Amino acid sequence: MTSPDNTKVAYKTCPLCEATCGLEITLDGEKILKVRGDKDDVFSKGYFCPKGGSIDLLHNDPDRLRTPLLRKNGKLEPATWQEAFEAVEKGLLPLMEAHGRDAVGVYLGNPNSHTLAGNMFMRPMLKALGSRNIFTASTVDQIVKHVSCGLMFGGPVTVPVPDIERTNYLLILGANPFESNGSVCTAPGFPERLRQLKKRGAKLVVADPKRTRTAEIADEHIFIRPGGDAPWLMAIVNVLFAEGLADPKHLAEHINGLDELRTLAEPFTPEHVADWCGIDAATTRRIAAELAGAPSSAVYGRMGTSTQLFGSAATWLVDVVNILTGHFDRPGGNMFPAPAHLPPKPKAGGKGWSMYRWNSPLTGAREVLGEFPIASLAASIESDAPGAVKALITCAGNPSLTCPNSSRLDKAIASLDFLVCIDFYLNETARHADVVLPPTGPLSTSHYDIVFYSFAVHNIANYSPPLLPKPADEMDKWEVLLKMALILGGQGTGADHFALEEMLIRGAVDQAIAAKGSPLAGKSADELLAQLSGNPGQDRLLDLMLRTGAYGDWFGLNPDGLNLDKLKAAPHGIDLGHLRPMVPQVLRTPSAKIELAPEQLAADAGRMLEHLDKAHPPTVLIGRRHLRSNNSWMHNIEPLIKGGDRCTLQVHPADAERLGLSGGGKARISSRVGSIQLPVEISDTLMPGVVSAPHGWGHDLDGAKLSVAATNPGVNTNVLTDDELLDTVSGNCVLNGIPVEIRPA
Ligand SMILES: Nc1nc2c(c(=O)[nH]1)N[C@H]1C(S)=C(S)[C@@H](COP(=O)(O)OP(=O)(O)OC[C@H]3O[C@@H](n4cnc5c(=O)[nH]c(N)nc54)[C@H](O)[C@@H]3O)O[C@H]1N2
Ligand SMILES: Nc1nc2c(c(=O)[nH]1)N[C@H]1C(S)=C(S)[C@@H](COP(=O)(O)OP(=O)(O)OC[C@H]3O[C@@H](n4cnc5c(=O)[nH]c(N)nc54)[C@H](O)[C@@H]3O)O[C@H]1N2
Ligand code: SF4
Ligand SMILES: [Mo]
Repeated sequence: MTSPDNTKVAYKTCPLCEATCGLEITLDGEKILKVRGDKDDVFSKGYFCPKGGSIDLLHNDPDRLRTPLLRKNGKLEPATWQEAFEAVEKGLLPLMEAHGRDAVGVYLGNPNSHTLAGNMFMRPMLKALGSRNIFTASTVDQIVKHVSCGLMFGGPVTVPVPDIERTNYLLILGANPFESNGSVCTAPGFPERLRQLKKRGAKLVVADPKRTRTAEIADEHIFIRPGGDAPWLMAIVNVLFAEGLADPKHLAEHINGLDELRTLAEPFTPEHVADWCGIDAATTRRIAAELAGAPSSAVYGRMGTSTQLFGSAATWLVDVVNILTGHFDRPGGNMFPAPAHLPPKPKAGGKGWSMYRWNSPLTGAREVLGEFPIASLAASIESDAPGAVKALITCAGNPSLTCPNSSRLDKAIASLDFLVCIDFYLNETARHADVVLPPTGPLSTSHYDIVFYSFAVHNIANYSPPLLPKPADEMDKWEVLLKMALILGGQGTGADHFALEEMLIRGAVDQAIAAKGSPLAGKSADELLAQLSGNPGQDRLLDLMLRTGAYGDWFGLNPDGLNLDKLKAAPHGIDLGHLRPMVPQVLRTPSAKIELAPEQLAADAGRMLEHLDKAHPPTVLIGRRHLRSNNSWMHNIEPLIKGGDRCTLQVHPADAERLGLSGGGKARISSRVGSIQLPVEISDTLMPGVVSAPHGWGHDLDGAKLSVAATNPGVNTNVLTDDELLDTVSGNCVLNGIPVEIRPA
């Protein structure tokens, strides 16, 4: 839309966090005049946050890399794409030849899931590489959810989310959407949605070791000891059975394992877990009765329940409780989204999902979801054994700051024979790189939230075209990934990535035609290819997914259905309706039922029971997010770091007294693996015995190029997190509940 004064308004879904807010961006030519929330966005309705509001500053940040960097005489210097790709080939292929493909490891960071390219074109690169040393940010985050959903529902991304738009009762464990705007539960304007939930008379309960801003507005805040969620939820299960409240109602015929679960929960009486969890038995009994008795209820857990000693069990038990109360898969309970890019699910049953398919010969770590725990990367690099990681490719990640025992990991990364970083910042990890490959900026690429619409509390589709033209000498991320695929596959730096894209999309079309029961059976691939909308790369593939998805137009067979052109004509998005009941057809377990007590998870109940007999450490560290941070990577945007030091250690007044700390002073915090100093902030929002500090800081390392972040660097708290503390089922790291010793510095 261009106005008389030559300004233009364009719309873009914000790609920075999981909330998928619509942004309204006013431009004069290529100059951005204003960024604000799009009031007409069908999902976010005008909501946005300071990070989204700074997307122009991110795009225009002079530190954001526009050309590849290549290490010459020990220094990273600008290079052409051809030079950079030749260096990648020369650096990696001889290592792969001499030591095998596992010698090249990969670390994939969080923003990959926020890009079309990261979702669509990573696989060809990984396939061409053929290494088993794959690591991702999932094991400092949500892999527990994939494990529990894989085992219970048969698919690792068959993930139910709380229907917060309609629920009568919401119990939040270990999530703080007032800062994070929600995770594995896409709900733009999450804080406003919680206010609305209360306004319509629903009850909000938050269990968190900190009285967060989310807890502050809740009807009830329950302090829970870090790591206490799994035993506490098991006690709720115990009460539901003991009081005859465990009644899955409409799901009864779609469930296996009810009796096993009853037996498992028997020892976990509210009295038995009370001390360890820090929650008295009467509260546990009352919450159990409220969850079962409400007309609808939903339990939602996130980072706090995931990145702890019993992360998988806690995540599993969240859904167990949701199912036992009889509210699951019904409006107001936890429900499965039906995203537009996935094919319809006509019938229950399938192969199920398996993990532990192979082990690392280097560390003994077990495969889950095709990867090993990031906590084992340092050891995999340090190892002398055959198959040790000698080179690494990172894409959209910063493990030197974001992963546990980061001093050790950073040292290991520095010792690599070769490091390639696909990233548009020279971050604390990339400072060790031999080659940095920067994809084009966030406003020069198209966007559609494949991952986050799969976790959305409302079925939504929204596409954003590139807002600004991609400069001729820049490469889109999909191009970089396919170029890498060609190089790793031995085709050379001259091989044409457009030809590879053509081959991949043709393969996808062939597959859509050949799929069992496909309405496209008998169609010509050439004809379908010719009908696809958009430029080569991610857009045509998206069009194919939409057309053959749950709401698709099936190339005209369902003329009212969805395709990319229709989304292009709807810049504020398309509302596909409330979440709908999806059981049983969504289930992919061999039994075609929900497995309430999968063996691998049930087995962890014993470990939990033993743990209840142990004394809790006197002081444990938990994490803390802030609305204006985004893990490690947006501290270079000035308005986002203004306003004083946020990288502080928050301590309860009673602990401050016990430890001899005073507000404004400094504390030395030590864990098994490291030691740092942080300014102390006294805060009665914490449970006594629990201290809190944010992650993602520590921008004072030599060689990074983050000039604004360096002015207010903060301290890297992952120096303290322990790479030997894991949720043993999934290999997820413990980032909450780290035993620490603290004294005045
Ligand atoms: N102690 C502690 N540690 C934590 C956490 C915690 O709660 N406590 N949280 C954990 C969680 S949940 C996560 S997800 C991880 C995140 O950890 P990581 O994924 O390792 O790190 P990020 O800070 O997200 O770094 C993102 C990098 O991606 C780059 N980037 C952004 N967009 C793009 C893009 O489109 N393409 C490419 N190629 N690069 C891009 C940025 O420039 C930045 O350098 O941190 C984890 N670490
Ligand atoms: N502004 C901002 N937004 C973000 C991010 C960011 O860095 N900044 N990161 C994004 C990413 S990658 C993610 S994964 C999401 C995370 O989204 P959330 O999970 O909502 O975010 P956190 O702030 O980590 O919330 C974890 C909560 O768990 C509590 N907690 C700690 N230990 C325990 C425990 O043992 N039990 C219980 N019940 N609670 C516990 C903490 O006090 C905290 O309030 O946020 C996303 N959004
Ligand atoms: S809440 Fe997330 S999606 Fe919304 S504007 Fe902020 S960063 Fe972007
Ligand atoms: Mo995350």
